[in-house]
Amino acid sequence: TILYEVSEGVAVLTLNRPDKFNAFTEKMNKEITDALKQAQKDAQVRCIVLTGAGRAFNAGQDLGDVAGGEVDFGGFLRDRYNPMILQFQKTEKPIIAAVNGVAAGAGMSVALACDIRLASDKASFVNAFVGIGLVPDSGGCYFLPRIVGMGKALELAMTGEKVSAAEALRIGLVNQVYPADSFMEDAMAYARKLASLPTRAIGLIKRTMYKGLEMNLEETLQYEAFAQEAAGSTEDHKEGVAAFMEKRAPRFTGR
Ligand code: LHQ
Repeated sequence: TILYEVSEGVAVLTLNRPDKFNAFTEKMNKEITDALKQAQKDAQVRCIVLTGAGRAFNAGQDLGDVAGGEVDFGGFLRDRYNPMILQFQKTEKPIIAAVNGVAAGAGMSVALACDIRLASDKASFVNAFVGIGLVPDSGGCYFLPRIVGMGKALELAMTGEKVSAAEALRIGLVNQVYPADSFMEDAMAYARKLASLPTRAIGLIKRTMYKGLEMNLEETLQYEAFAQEAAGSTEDHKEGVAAFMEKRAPRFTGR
């Protein structure tokens, strides 16, 4: 239910159930978690791109699996979605959501769990949970207020209103918007640029910034010192300083 391909330092993970708007199934949740683990282990991978096949990015849980019967919602989340979302954080490489079309429900939450969001001008975001009488899950209640602020987060979650790409850019929900015609080329150029930067420092930036959300200033300063010791011992740090002194462009290798 997903495609996984690595080239030029970038792993592209494509959600691949286009006729169902790439809605999540148990199999897909598991495959995404496993693909992220694989990308983390693979030294060739220095940036990860998550995108959707066809017209949509992802429409959230496949409602065909929950319609009718009694659903164990807690179990659903604990067994399937929560480990997947945690894997986005555990992956110490930049993860880009290349939002090619609509991102709804847990599909929107997954885009929020990525580090950078690039949107096609045909993309949109729907916090669809309230529309079926549910609460944002898969980290939606954590990431949304942190990305757009509490006021907008509550509005989007309580109304479930559709947010266009232009509005998403205006409120800081996405980092860039590109024309649909060239979207994947533009997103891949962005990803290749990130993949050419000091990957270990970027992984440490990711870990330290997310940790900083949970800590006070003193703890964060301590964590920065710890992270800096790790970053300062990388080859890329030495290369960056050497290139600066020699007035040339740096060649980072991710080590
Ligand atoms: C779908 C879906 C879908 C199946 C579109 N499933 N087929 C966690 C724990 C436990 C339980 C529940 O959930 C969760 C987490 C969640 O994610 S809850 C939220 C679940 N998602 C939604 O409620 C969104 C439902 N979908 C929509 O609101 C719309 O389809 C969106 C806004 C995504 C797109 O609207 P349109 O562009 O108008 O497209 P469409 O509605 O015509 O959908 C296109 C096709 O995709 C259609 O199939 P068809 O065979 O008729 O062409 C839809 O049935 C199918 N599809 N979402 N979640």
